Amino acid sequence: MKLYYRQDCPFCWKVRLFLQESGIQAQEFSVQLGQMHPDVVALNPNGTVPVLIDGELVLWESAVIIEYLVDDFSKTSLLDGSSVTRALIRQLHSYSDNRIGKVLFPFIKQIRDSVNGKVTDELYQSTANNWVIIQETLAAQLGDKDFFGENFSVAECALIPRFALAIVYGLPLNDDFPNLKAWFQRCMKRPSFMASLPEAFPGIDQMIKLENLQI
Ligand SMILES: N[C@@H](CCC(=O)N[C@@H](CS)C(=O)NCC(=O)O)C(=O)O
Repeated sequence: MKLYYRQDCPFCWKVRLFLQESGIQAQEFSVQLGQMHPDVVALNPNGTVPVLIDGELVLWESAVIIEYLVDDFSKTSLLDGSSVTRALIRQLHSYSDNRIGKVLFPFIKQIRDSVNGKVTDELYQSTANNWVIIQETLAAQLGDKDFFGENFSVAECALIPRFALAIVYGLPLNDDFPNLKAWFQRCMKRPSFMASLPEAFPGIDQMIKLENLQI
């Protein structure tokens, strides 16, 4: 299998976490931000990454890629459990890709595109407020469990990149949700976290090291 990806793209990062956690091998081809990679343009009518190639099959939506890998590699345990548990994992996957993505993306993009790495006060305030609401929602769903599913799941693969991006770009985790903080710390300790962590984030000067991820 081959995977076209961009290091800091949360959709790609999700797929790379899934591959790491499932022990599925794929040859990775890195694409840079703003680069219309000719292979990606030729393979994907949307022109986006990730793109997964498995033999003759070309897949270009990250959620579809994940579902394909779950179906095709029965050894993965990342979508295990009852139909209720699996539905809730899928719901969180969608919440992460859509709602959380929509809250964080304008904030990250403004930092990325600005000269001084800053956002307007108005955007900071609205994003920070929504980020707290997101954490409240997730903390309530997590409760006293270690992970959102029966164990580390597709929900974690989707959420970890969003959390890491939020923290790196200046939206820390709120002290009011200790169970969620503990969850993220638990996720960070897994080998898949270091293996998939981008080496750099556009708009942020320093190379991001694990110790920079203060939580
Ligand atoms: N719904 C798509 C979204 C993919 C997406 O938006 N990828 C962005 C990067 S995060 C992209 O490739 N943008 C075009 C570019 O970077 O040139 C998925 O889940 O795969």
